[in-house]
Amino acid sequence: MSDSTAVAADPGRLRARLADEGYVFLRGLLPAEAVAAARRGVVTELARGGWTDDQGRPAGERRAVNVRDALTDPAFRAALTSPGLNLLPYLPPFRRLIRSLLGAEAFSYPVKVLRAVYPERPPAITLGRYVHQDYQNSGVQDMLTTWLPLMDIPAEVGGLAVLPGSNLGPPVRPRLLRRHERGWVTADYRPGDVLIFHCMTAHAALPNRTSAMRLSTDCRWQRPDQTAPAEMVLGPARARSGQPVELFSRMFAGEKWWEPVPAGLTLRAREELAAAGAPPAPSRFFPLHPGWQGWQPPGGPLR
Ligand SMILES: O=C(O)CCC(=O)C(=O)O
Repeated sequence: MSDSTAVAADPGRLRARLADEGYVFLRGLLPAEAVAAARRGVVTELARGGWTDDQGRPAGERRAVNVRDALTDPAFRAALTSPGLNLLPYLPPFRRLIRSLLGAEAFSYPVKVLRAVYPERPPAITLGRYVHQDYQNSGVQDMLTTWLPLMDIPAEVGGLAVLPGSNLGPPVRPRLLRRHERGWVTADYRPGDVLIFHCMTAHAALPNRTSAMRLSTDCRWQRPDQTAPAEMVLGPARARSGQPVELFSRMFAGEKWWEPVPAGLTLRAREELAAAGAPPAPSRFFPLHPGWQGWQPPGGPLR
């Protein structure tokens, strides 16, 4: 994966890399101590719930392979709502960098994803291992995903791989990423590194071939002049019940680092935003492949 740290202060070149390659990777953008604190908060809760020992190594019975199942577990939910983890997208160097790509008012969704990925034991394979593009989950053109390791994640622990330039191509069909597929890139990730990719960039996680638990987090960003997926701002439960209260605002509004989503943001169910028969809007970064005109959201568990 090519490191864009040398051009991090040059928004034009960063945007050009995002447009050409579909991703931007920055080593050590975040203070390692902030990421270590996030990891400690996560491991404390996971250890309390019997997922790991106090060093973050898998312990006892496997709790869940996929995030959706993990969310039914109170310890996992406590880890996901821990302040250290939630603070990460609000760190000034991170917000500045994303805003230099997307525009001054760009914001992160309060909904974040925590990945606690056990060593892979087929046939139980985490959904993150399937090649996909994040547009299918949001229906927001130019949404950016940011993927952050919470520990050292060398390739054998199963970090994220991206297919450079796939943002310029047609929609991909979800499938497991095969070993040694040509053209894909990954990195030996370290705490503080940030991988940013466009919602049309094909990506997939590698298998975790070690005895360690892979801990990482991902969050997503967009501009305020685009309609946002209600589930990503309010959380799925409030989006369903129509309560317009931003997720985590009651918990974190008193914190110095908290920033509410921009006032006046319009929200819509993500199924409507990424609806069948509705092709994506043009991208502000690159010309869209004509294959997107007939786009249909993939069915199944990846949706
Ligand atoms: O970390 C993973 O396992 C998958 C991440 C992913 O697919 C994403 O962030 O969109």
